Amino acid sequence: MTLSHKLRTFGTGVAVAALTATAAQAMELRAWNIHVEDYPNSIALEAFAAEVADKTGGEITVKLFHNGVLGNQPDAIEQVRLGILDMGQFNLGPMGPSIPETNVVSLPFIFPSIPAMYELMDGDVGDAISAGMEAKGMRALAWYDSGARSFYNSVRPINSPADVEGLKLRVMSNDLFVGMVEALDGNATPMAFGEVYQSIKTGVVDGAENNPPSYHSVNHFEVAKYYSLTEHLIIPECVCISNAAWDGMSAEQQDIVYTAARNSAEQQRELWQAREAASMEAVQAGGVTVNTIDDKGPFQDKMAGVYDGFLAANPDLVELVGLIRGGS
Ligand code: BDP
Repeated sequence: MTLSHKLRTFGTGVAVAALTATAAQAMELRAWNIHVEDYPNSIALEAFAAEVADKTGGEITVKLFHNGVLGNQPDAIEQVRLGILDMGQFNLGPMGPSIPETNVVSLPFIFPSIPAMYELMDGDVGDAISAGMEAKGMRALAWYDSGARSFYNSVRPINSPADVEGLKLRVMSNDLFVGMVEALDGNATPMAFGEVYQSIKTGVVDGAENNPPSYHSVNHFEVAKYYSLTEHLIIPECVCISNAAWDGMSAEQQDIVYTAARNSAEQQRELWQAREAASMEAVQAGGVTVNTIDDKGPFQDKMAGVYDGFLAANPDLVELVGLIRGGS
């Protein structure tokens, strides 16, 4: 009997009770993922799904939708918050507009290094961010690595902030990233990930910014041949679950799902390191000019206004920002 049939037959009260009873026996979690199937995150999610199915004896299964087929990331975040979708493997960047705590990791140059990011996210900082998510309808089970994001474009290599002047650059949907590009005198265009390739190709934008695996996996390197290692953003990602789905599980099931997510994060972080190196090699073999930036100081100096504006607008997050900057 379908749910709508039950609703029609028994009326809402009975139908909800019937649904809960069914859910306790078998629950399918629908999970959003933007990446291609051989991406480190996708492989780790598959391992997560397998472990959950195995350890719950099939009571809980995870149906993964890769390649962003369930829609763009800002929409998917809202759907998980509302419990329309059960899970998502999200970057924290596009979460800022609805979950303010996540914005602290979208501040340019906030983490001094990737190891520092791991340590902080696996500790108090990650807990504080997850608490912020919980208040808005979802929670983070584990944190995935997303490396450092750098600028790429089809016009010129970027060595100093002056090289960004006048470039039209796509950013993820979050005003912080618009402010970041504008602080470098570039023109920022927030846009869905899936539209970036065509937009660079047709000249709607000159370029974008991302980590090497994403620059490579969706072929942006083919249309933007200058990759400049500004490494201005280190934004972790989450394996997130809606409060609705989480609250529908027994404590034992929650434990299994949580542990499987943490295990998948360990795998993801290892796969990530290898993939980053492989992507750097592949894009260079594909004709990309990569340049390193020895002194990032001039870029960091330009971000003072982004920080000032953010801290003034979010006094309750000053402490969390301090925790990251003072950490490690
Ligand atoms: C990738 C993230 C993905 C974002 C994408 C983007 O893993 O979640 O959607 O960047 O730039 O690195 O939109």
